[in-house]
Amino acid sequence: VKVAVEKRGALIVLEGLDRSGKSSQCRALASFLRERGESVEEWRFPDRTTAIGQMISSYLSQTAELDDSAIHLLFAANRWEKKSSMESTLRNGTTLLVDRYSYSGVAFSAAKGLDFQWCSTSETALPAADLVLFLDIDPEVAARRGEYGLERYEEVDFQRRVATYYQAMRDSTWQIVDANQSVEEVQEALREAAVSVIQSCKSGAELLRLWP
Ligand code: Z5A
Ligand code: MG
Repeated sequence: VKVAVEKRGALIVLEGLDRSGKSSQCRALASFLRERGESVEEWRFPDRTTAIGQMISSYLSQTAELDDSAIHLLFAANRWEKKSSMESTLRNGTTLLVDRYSYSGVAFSAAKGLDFQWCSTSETALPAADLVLFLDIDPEVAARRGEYGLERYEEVDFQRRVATYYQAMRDSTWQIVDANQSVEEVQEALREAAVSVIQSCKSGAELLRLWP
């Protein structure tokens, strides 16, 4: 079978539990790569700017209640509506740094009790990440980074379940980074992997689909 290989930007995804530092690291990595002359766009999911994104946003801010399966499908639809734009940006040679992606979609919904396979199906055939930078944090450490209320222990338990589903999705594209370290140490650990995958996508790499 002949595989179509093309020169393109890399799809790099940052994943991890709540408060693992994804958004901060994404910003820092984007500036680092731009200083090296790379063409980079920072994306995030949920993308709250679309009509679907606004429904997700009301759900997250607790102004709207939604069935677990319905909100799962909205999160997935929010990625599907960006699929062609994602692909054309990559094909134009721009690297995408994406703050949360399908892996969050599956891990969070499965942790709520939905069937793992059912959750994966709605992500099937979306572009697969060339590199997943997984910010691995102890949920107890993450909890100390923010305000925790009465439901603290419940929340840490939920995060532990999310972590087990993330673990089930690991493959060779994942790089596990110890996110209990300082902001600077974590950033240092991300740079080499990002530079290297951008280089190999520039030389030509097939854009794969979830789930390989
Ligand atoms: N969700 C879903 O269910 N299904 C889906 O398909 C998707 C998402 C895409 C909203 O996500 C929720 O949606 C999320 C999953 C679900 N929720 N839950 N539960 P979001 O991405 O919008 O969530 P967020 O508000 O950005 O929070 P976050 O992503 O969890 O945080 P973070 O981006 O990982 O961390 P941060 O904002 O960079 O840092 C958090 C704080 O820690 C901040 O005060 C930093 O200064 C501090 N920090 C960061 N790094 C360090 C280090 N190394 N040391 C000390 N302190 C640090
Ligand atoms: Mg964030």
